[in-house]
Amino acid sequence: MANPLYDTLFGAHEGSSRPFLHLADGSTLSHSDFLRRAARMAHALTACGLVPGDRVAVQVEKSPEALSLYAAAVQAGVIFLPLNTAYTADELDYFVTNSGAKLLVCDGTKEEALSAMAARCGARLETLDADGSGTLAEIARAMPADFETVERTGGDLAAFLYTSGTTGRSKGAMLTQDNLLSNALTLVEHWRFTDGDVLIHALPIFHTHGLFVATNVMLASGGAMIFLPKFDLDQVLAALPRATAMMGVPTFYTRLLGDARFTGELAKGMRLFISGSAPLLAETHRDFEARTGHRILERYGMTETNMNTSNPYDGERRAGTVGFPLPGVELKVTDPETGAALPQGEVGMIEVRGPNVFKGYWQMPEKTAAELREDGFFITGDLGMVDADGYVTIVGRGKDLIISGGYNIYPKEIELVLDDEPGVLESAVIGVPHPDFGETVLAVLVAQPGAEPDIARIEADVAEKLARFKHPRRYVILEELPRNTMGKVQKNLLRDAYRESFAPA
Ligand code: MLC
Ligand code: AMP
Repeated sequence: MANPLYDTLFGAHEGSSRPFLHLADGSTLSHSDFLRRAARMAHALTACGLVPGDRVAVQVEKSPEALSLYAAAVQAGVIFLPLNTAYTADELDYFVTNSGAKLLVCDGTKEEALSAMAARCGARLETLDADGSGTLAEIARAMPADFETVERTGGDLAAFLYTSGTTGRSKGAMLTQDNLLSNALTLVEHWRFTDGDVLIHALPIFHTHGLFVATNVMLASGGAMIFLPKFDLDQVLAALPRATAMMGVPTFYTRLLGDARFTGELAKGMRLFISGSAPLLAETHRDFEARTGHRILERYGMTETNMNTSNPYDGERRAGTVGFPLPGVELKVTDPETGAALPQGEVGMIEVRGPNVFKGYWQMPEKTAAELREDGFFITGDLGMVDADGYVTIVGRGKDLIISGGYNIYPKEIELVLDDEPGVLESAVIGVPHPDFGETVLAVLVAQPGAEPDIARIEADVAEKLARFKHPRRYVILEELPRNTMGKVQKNLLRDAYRESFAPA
């Protein structure tokens, strides 16, 4: 039966003995080995009571089994909802409740902490560990290695990815089969991926970059991945001579450049280095070329839209820009107040339209209407301009967002936690430059009259409620927050005041 995403990414490789995953332990899984595991997983999902259109929420460590769960969900017509492994039980509660997930799959070490919450949400709880063991794996192991693919159309939902918002509430971006497939096929062609490619995959697989860009592109091209559990400098250096391509966030590239073992000689078999998810400094681009002779190809995307623009494969990869709109993607720069298109060269709101653009936010029609226009243009929240040659440059953000090592952090979410702390009158959370993560989180607190906020206690509360990557790395206490005449906190003044907080000595 037809299931466009499954048929193209997975089914096309049925019976193929070509390598798909090269693992850190030296073993290799072929495409057909992988498909057999995925089919067993698809049976396991069905055995857990899931029917097409149900959601499976997944917070597990990166492993071939974790990836097979993604393939299984696509094959069984179940909506895949991957979650950052750093999220706390508090954060998970919201995602499971909001999505109405019928099944939550977690690491065995988290089972105890999550079981009451899962029961309250009416979700079944199963485990899947990094080594491929766990209760879900046990169910799968007893199942047949083929599964009758569930019929789907391109317009059916394939995944929910939660993305935080400026109001502090996360929104479930609904992605269809067509959204994912159209983008994967465009990227394969644009970046010239073939079944001869071997990609270094050191990204997490719970976000757009690692799952829908890196993994889907390799599935659509039939190539292989050196599938590393995370970005580990030694493992990446060791993988380079066996690889042809790498995708990463800017931190990957600055960490590589910070190690003298990373040389042009080591990268001589590579044909492509791609960067995205956060701005790549023009300086990193230039240093990388000086060291290796390779010009990093920078592209721009987001959860709601997958990839929007890319520097060219042939032609100039221009430092500091994100290249041109991808084939099939329309991009315009508009006046943030009126929405009117601005002339070329002017800075405004970036809006995009195309088959890559999501369906809307799950059960949030007002938020969807506020960001996705009726004519199909999505208001990205990024400020940018298009130069005379057509290159797009992102010059800032219209949304209050911090990007740390490629992870998005919405200050509002942290401010809501801080404002509730004893002794805190109000707070302002800002992003400041950081040599490793690009940006990091700094919290400015104003004490209640006569009170003195207890930072150790605040840190402990923050740790319970929010994922580690969102934690402020520095707290500052001020008499009052700078405000403009309208009473709005002037975060730009705070950012200027504390921009050197993490500057290298
Ligand atoms: C880990 N930590 C982070 C962090 N990652 N803190 C802030 N920001 C991050 N990104 C914490 C750890 O918990 C640890 O806490 C400490 O920082 C140092 O950890 P580390 O060992 O140095 O971190 P590491 O595991 O090496 O991770 C860093 C990283 C990783 C950059 C390799 O974060 C990463 O893989 N980022 C990629 C994110 C990504 O895939 N983004 C794509 C989103 S999709 P402690 O307790 O030890 O201090 C998207 C759309 C698009 O944006 O366009 O692609
Ligand atoms: P996410 O919430 O993970 O979807 O993050 C998407 C955001 O990351 C975009 O809206 C941009 O602000 C940012 N982003 C992604 N790629 C780039 C890039 N190449 N340069 C600058 N910002 C980027």
